[in-house]
Order: sequence, then structure tokens, then C-alpha cells
Amino acid sequence: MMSEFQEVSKQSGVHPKPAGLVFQYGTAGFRTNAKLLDHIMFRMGLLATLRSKTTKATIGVMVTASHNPEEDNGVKLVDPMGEMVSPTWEVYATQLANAEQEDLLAALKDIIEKEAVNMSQEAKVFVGKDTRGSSARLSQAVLDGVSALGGHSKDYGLVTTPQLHYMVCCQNTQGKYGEATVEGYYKKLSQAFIKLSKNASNCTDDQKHLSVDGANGIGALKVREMESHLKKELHISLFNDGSEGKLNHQCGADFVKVQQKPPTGMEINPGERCCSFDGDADRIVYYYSDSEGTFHLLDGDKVATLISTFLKELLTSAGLDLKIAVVQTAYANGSSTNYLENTMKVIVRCTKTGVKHLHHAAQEFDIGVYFEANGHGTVLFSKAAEEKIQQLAENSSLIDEKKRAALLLQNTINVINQTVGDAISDMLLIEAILAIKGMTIHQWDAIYTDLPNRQLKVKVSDCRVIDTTDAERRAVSPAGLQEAIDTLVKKYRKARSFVRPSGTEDVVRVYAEAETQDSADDLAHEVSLAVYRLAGGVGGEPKPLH
Ligand code: NG1
Ligand code: ZN
Repeated sequence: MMSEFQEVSKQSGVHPKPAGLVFQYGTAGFRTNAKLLDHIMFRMGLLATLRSKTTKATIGVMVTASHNPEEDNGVKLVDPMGEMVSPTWEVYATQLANAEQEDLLAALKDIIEKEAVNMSQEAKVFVGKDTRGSSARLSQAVLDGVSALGGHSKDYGLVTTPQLHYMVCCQNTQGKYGEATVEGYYKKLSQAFIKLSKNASNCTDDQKHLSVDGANGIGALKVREMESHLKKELHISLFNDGSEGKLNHQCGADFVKVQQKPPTGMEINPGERCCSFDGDADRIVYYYSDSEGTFHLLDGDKVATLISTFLKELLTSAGLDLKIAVVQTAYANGSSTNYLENTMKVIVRCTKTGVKHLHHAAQEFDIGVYFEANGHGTVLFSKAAEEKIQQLAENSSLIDEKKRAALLLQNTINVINQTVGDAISDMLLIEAILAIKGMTIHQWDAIYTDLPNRQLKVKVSDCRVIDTTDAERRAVSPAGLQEAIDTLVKKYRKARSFVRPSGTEDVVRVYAEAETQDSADDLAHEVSLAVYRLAGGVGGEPKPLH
């Protein structure tokens, strides 16, 4: 035991913390300029090792800053079933990351004591990284942290975030979820996709074509690797593959969603299906341009609607009585919520922003479809639901339609990465559904019409002055802010607006939707002004969009 701590002391000298730096484990782990992260990476290696010892399971550490600019980096921990690390350990992560150099051992021992960690228990940590220039150096710091505490590690090198989550889950289920290799991931997903595609009887080569914007990141590399497994059931044209452009710069899912325009570096022909991944390939959005050249975005809400409609129809055909729900956040377009609740008649839940909240809520149903509007999401099947579907699919006395539905459900389960939102897996599922339903992207888009909306950011001196309630849809502080928003919203038809502090950037986010784009833009601007005035805005006053 003594020698283990000696090694920590020695190694931490190689990864020293600059005095006074303080970071929070935010919505998606630590995220900031890559230059400031070396000590945090080393310490997350230490923490993952302790977490592995307490859970007696393999833990994951992913080095990425997702859709942030190339200069940034970040790190997130993955718990045994592939889910986000538990909230108590997020607090430990923050404490360990912020302990000054001379207090590191004390901070470490404090966690060991609180969690009664058995230090003689073996530890195993899986590490992955994205394509950022800083990722190699930073993931080495994580590996150093693991070995300093005597843990074993496996370095998966360049993988997408969801691939790393998948590996952790496979490992801890002794292979029940799949084989814990990148090859095993491709095999499982592509086999399920090919089986689903066989149900699309008269799908032409044209319909099998998809343009993918890889955001110049890891997703592009992995789509390329996967292509040969797809046996020509999907023809991919890959753009922003990282050979020239800069990561996430004017491209990628976040750019397309927030700017509501196509990425640069992509050829778009009218009516053709296109999609964008983000920098670590855990988000996807679709879009197309119509014959008049107008751009149409199909975001996470449209994806959730397509998938839940498909699943609901299959459940009816299979005669299965399973409870299906869609989980969204306040950013979900009002039209999507309205359509899901009133036309499709599925249960809709709204949670706070951040995937862990959606994931948690989705676990309460037999089938929980969760998506953030920005395109991060997946589907969760309860154990009981999976078993029922499995039994039905294996029942040899079933008649045609029921049998077909049961087999489709079974393959749908296999194409989905249930551990976390996964752009590659979501893409395959969406492509299969469109092919099976013989649906064009225009027909998918026409299921409901989005309310025009606008997202803005406001800089304030301290984001913590804003406190929210009701899944972040209402502000309880500062005083007067919610009243001001209510008054502004009343000026517009079909309007809605809310504000919340971002968990990944030092800004307040403003969201507004209304009957027309001009109204949404005006409302977003007016609410930004209210935030600026009532919540301590810094810099110049927000300017109108028009
Ligand atoms: P913040 O910065 O807390 O709004 C953003 C996204 C989240 C989530 C996280 C993690 C929006 C409005 N917010 O969080 O949904 O994806 O990043 O990546 O899209
Ligand atoms: Zn991401």
C-alpha cells in the first residue's frame, strides 16, 4: 500500500497541477483548453482505478471534448454497464481535480476512506481517445494515473465515445452484450443492420445512398472502417473526413443544428439524405435541401419520432403489450411534443439537460426512446421487454406478420447501442427504418412541422445566479427574471422560452420558439436582454438579430 502511494507522489510530479486552477465535472465531464488538462487526466486515471476497485468491474475513461473546438479537450468516466459515472463520483472527480499538488494524497485517501475502497482489489480501466492533436498526450496521462495506483489498463486508442462505452459494457457482461473489440462492435451492428435491410423489399441503389459529414473527427475514421461490413446495403459518401479540414470547424452536428445550415465541405443534391456527426460521434442530425434549395433540418426530435413510431407499429403487429415512452428535454421542439402526445399517443417525459438525466428516465419504461434535440440519444429496452421479444422471435408456431414484427424488433435491439447515444448506430437504425417503410427524407420530415426557434448565449459574470425548476423550464432566480420572460412570451403566438446556465460553457443559454422565425428571433433577443439586465450581463448588450 505504501509503495502504491509513493508511485502516485512520484508520477503526480510529472503531471503537476498549476496552483489555483479550479474546474467542475460538468454536464459531460471536464472540458476546457487542452493545455490545462494534463493533471486532470492523470487524476482521472487515479479515480477510475479506485472506481474499478469499488465496483469490482472495468471502468472506462474517454478523452474527448466532443463538439468543442480543436484546441479544447476533455475527459469523462464510464461506469460498469456503459453508463455515465454516478453523481457521487462526479463530486469526487471535482475534488480530486482541484486538490492542490501538496494535498493530492490527502484527497485520494479521503475518497478511499469514504468509499471503503479495498486497495488490494484488482482494477481494470479501458481508455479511448478522439482525433484531437492533444489526445495522445492526454490519454497517456490517464494511463499513467492508472498504473501509478497499480491498476491494469487497456488502451483502445482512437475510438468514438459510444464505442468505448460499448467495450466497457461488453467486458462487464462477460460478452453477453457483445465482444469487447472494435471488430466485434462492427460485426454486431452490421449483422443486425443487414438483417433489417432484407425487409426492405424494393429498395433501389439510389435509396441506399447517404452523405455523411464526419466533422473531421473520429466518426469519419470509424465509418470508413465499418463500410466493408455493410455489404453494400448502405452506400456512404463521406465528407469532412479529417484529411484537410479542422475538427468541428463549420461542420459537424452541433454546427448544423445551432446554425440551422449545411456544413461546409459537403456536396448536397436536392432531396438527398445527409447527416452530420459531432466530434466524438455520439450525436447525429439529418438534413436535406429541397428542389428550391431550401435547407431542412431533422434533429433529435424528428429522430425520436421516427424511431418511436416504428417501434410502436411493430409492437402492435407483434401483439406485444409493452409500455413505450419518449424522453426529451426543454429544448425539444414544441411541435414534436405535441405530435408525440396527441397524435401518436405515447407517453412523453421531460428531464433536465444532460444525457444522464434522459437515460435515467428512459430506464423506467419497457422501451424508453430518449433524444436531445441536438441529436444525442438512443433506445433502452428493459430486461423483461428484451426477453419477451426474444421469446416471440423464437416461437416457431407464429404466423407471418407477427413473426416478421418479432424478428424486426429483435434486430432493432441488436443494431442499437443501448449504453449511450451513438451516431453510427443511430444512423444504421434510421437508414433501416426509412428503407423498410419506403420513406423518403421529405416524407419523414413531413410527419410534423417544427416551430421556428432560436438558441442564443448570454455572458454573465456568474452563471450560478440563475436557478431553475420544472426540468429547467422555469427560472426561480434571479428575482423578476421568470416574470419578465412570461410577459415577453405573451406577446407572440405559439411562443415558449426558457433560460438555463450551460454545463459545458461559461454562458447562459436562451431558447425561444414561436409561430414565425422573426417572432422566435425577436423573442430570443428580448429574453437575452432580460437575462443581461437581471442576471449580471457582461460585455456589450445583446444585439437584435435583424
Ligand atoms: P450545456 O452546455 O449544458 O447546454 C450541451 C448540450 C447538452 C449536452 C451537453 C454535453 C444543448 C442545448 N446543450 O450542454 O444537451 O449534449 O452539451 O455534450 O444542446
Ligand atoms: Zn459528442
